Amino acid sequence: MDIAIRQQIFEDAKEWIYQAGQQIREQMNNPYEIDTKSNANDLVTAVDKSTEQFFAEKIRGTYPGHSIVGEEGYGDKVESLDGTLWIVDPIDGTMNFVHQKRNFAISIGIYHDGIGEIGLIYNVMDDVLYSAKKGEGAYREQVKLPLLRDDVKLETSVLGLNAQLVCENKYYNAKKIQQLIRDCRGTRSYGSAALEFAHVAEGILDGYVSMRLAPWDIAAGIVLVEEVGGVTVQATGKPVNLLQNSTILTTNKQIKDRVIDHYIEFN
Ligand code: 2AM
Ligand code: CA
Ligand code: CA
Ligand code: CA
Repeated sequence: MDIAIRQQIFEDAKEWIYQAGQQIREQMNNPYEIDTKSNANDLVTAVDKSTEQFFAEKIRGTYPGHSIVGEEGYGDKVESLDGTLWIVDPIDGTMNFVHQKRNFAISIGIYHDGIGEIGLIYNVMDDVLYSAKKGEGAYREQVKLPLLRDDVKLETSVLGLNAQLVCENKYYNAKKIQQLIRDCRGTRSYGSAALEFAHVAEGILDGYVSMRLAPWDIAAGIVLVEEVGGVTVQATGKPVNLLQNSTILTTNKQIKDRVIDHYIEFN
């Protein structure tokens, strides 16, 4: 992607994220509708929807040739990664938004012909923006994030884990995940995949594992983690496919293989 065009897209995306963040902070003080999706705990609010609509309108108005993938259905029907694609999660961590009024993020990954060019994750209540451009490093606000340490061991790692992983399930062996919890130093569960990726990029988590995440949960985070020298893969070890949901691991190169080989066993 042309560097000048990418810079313009980056500046526009940032401006829209700050505007959307301001609107979310205003809207959350008034009553808003809350619905459920796939199950009773899978929440969506009117604020998720209006925020995604806001981005869809801005993107279509400014970049009519680009495509949009969004969680709440205001995007396009995208079946290939060709061209320029905005992968948008208007609120990542909706349960946190509803119950905690904090710990949620706007996540936008911008890909060109399948390559992650821009990643933006905005912690709305803390007013902290994580950003990355391919080849130019990752930032927390204006501060460039250092490369991940290359001497990290599992025994001293703090891992982000979706607690659902620990429950017996038909997809993989929960016992092995329980062993992972015993073998690492500690685990955390923040409830926003995008923020957990950002925490891996800033080095306050050494890895994050979560099941069946959607493209909008991970698209921005992948770019951030890659820019600090980390990797994101499917839990099978295969490369991520941004056209489908997958169980993913994002971490440093030292512990990736060990986690996949010893702790994740599919049924
Ligand atoms: P969301 O808030 O945008 O739905 C919660 O552990 C994390 O998993 C959040 O990042 C949440 O994104 C994501 N997630 C993915 N699929 C989910 C589902 N079916 N129900 C709830 N959270 C889901
Ligand atoms: Ca959701
Ligand atoms: Ca999400
Ligand atoms: Ca969401």
